[in-house]
Amino acid sequence: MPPRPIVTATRRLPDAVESALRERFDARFPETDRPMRPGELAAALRDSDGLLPTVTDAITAELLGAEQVRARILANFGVGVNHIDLDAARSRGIVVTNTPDVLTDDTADLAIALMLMVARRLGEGERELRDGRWAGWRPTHLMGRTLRGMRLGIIGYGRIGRAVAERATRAFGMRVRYVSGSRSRPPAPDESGLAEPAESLEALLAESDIVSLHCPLTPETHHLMNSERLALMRREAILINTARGPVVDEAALVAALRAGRLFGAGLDVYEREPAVPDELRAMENVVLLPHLGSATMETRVAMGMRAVDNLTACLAGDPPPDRVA
Ligand code: 8YV
Repeated sequence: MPPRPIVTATRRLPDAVESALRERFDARFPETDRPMRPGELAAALRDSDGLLPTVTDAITAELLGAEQVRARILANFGVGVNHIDLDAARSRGIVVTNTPDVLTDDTADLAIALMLMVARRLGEGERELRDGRWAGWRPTHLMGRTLRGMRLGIIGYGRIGRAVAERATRAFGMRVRYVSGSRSRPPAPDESGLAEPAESLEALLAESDIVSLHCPLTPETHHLMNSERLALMRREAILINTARGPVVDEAALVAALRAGRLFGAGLDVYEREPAVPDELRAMENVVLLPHLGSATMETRVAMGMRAVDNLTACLAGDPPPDRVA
């Protein structure tokens, strides 16, 4: 029997996924579950036929350009692949895959959860109660905002953006408009009739009560929400980011919030994870989650199995189902 392909996972994975990897490959896992250092990534690329990286691994052109790279596939655990230099992978003939579809519902749910948390001031309420500061019910206590009837602007109308539109319209009676995050790639027309395209990003920002980001991080969407665009948002609007931190200029967001221009913000992702600016932590009207978009047992297993399928196909010489480069 020929030796089984060597596959290295950069992080510890749900048990079912690790078992599936062990069944099919000579699977290797780190002893401690922390982000791999560049030297460890270089060794994994040198010693493995397939790598299973995550968002915490910067797979740079330098790493992929090293002389002794043996890996034939980077089967990313997650849909976003901004941490992988795709051009460098392409020029080296290394396949890159991701895990679409399986995390759409959970990520859309989390965006809606953040909208509710910010609009209804739920984080503030919970902190008050836990701190023993709740003095009892009163008519004017922690009054938030009603979601029904609000105008939701979605930036990035792919799978997750559409799933958010579905929830927002059907469950919450919101009015939804959308734009693509990329000016060069307009979104495919929406056949569902749930949402209408906005005339432009600027028009969407000016008319929305809530702006929710669902575009990938690319050079074009880096700091898409800069100070000029934040200034176009309605006074008392809410910004939600479950996409990637650097789509928002965090310093500009802090300034807009400090100036009292926004009702609040709900963030699951940050520019320099796991660092979160102290200014944001100090603001009561900001909800901060630690990158939990896809963090359910069901979805993390499904993501892992999707990566296993991509590895299996590619290492058997077949086209992998979720190739992105
Ligand atoms: C993942 C995500 O948890 O899929 C993505 O793009 O942001 C998250 O759902 C993370 O990327 C794991 O690598």
